[in-house]
Amino acid sequence: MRVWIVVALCLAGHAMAAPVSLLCVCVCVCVCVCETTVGINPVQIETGEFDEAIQIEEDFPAENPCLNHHCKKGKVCEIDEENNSPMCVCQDPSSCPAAAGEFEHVCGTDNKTYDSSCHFFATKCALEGTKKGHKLHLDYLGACKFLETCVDAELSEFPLRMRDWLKNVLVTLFERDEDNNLLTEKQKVRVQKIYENVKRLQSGEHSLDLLAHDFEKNYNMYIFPVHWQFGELDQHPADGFLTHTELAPLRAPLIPMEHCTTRFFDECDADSDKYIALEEWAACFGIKEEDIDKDMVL
Ligand SMILES: [Ca+2]
Ligand SMILES: [Ca+2]
Repeated sequence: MRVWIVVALCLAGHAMAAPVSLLCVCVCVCVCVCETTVGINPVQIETGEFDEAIQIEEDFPAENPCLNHHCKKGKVCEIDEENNSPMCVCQDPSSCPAAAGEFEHVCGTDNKTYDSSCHFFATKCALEGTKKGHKLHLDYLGACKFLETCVDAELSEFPLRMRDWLKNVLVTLFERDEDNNLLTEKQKVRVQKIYENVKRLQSGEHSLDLLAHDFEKNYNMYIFPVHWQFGELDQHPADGFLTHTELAPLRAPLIPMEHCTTRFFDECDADSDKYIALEEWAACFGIKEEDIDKDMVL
């Protein structure tokens, strides 16, 4: 239980400052830390400050083609000398900044610990096009460790806690929203209804029995939070399906704390096509088929 509260607080705390994909916020500290800022010209001269600057500018192209050319994680921009165009090439893991501590370690699905997500993605890039590379994903944050097997009884507890947590995250965002536009106007209207409902189970530590009872009694309050979370994750591309990569911001920080995370999301993919469709997602959170609404995700 504590796990969800900690992550929720973390989310809510960061959400104020960064109206980006909210569930990415926490993880970004660790996962995106190595997303290379490409295209910074190493010889950037303040013109006008020194006379020499004018001469130096003439020696270098006026604009570095790598400026504003973004490469995905694990790749860096290099200039193709033949036609002076930018291209993304795999980053050498040895060029990644040294990890500042163990907290930067990540565990891959190959059960190997990588110094940082930068080292992980650079390694994955080098395996691009191979079966091994295709199967390799960032599994969770932190060094690889022994995770207990998730048994059926524990698996059924997972959605109880997560639904409650999602609802509380939304309510917290609503409370803190004001001018930060953490939620769209449409979303605010939906969350306001939950927020103002006197029957709402206040956030705190609740027994599983109480969470189950509340889901039954106040089922309607959980429909939107489940849809909202799907929309937050379904961004690359927003196509109604979650890939392993899209799910990573939610999975990666949770797995070390909630050992049923992997099994839960694996089983969410009911047809085992490696994508979690909205229908599959909603079903594994106990949302009835007739309440699934694609418009709620937008
Ligand atoms: Ca998608
Ligand atoms: Ca599927």
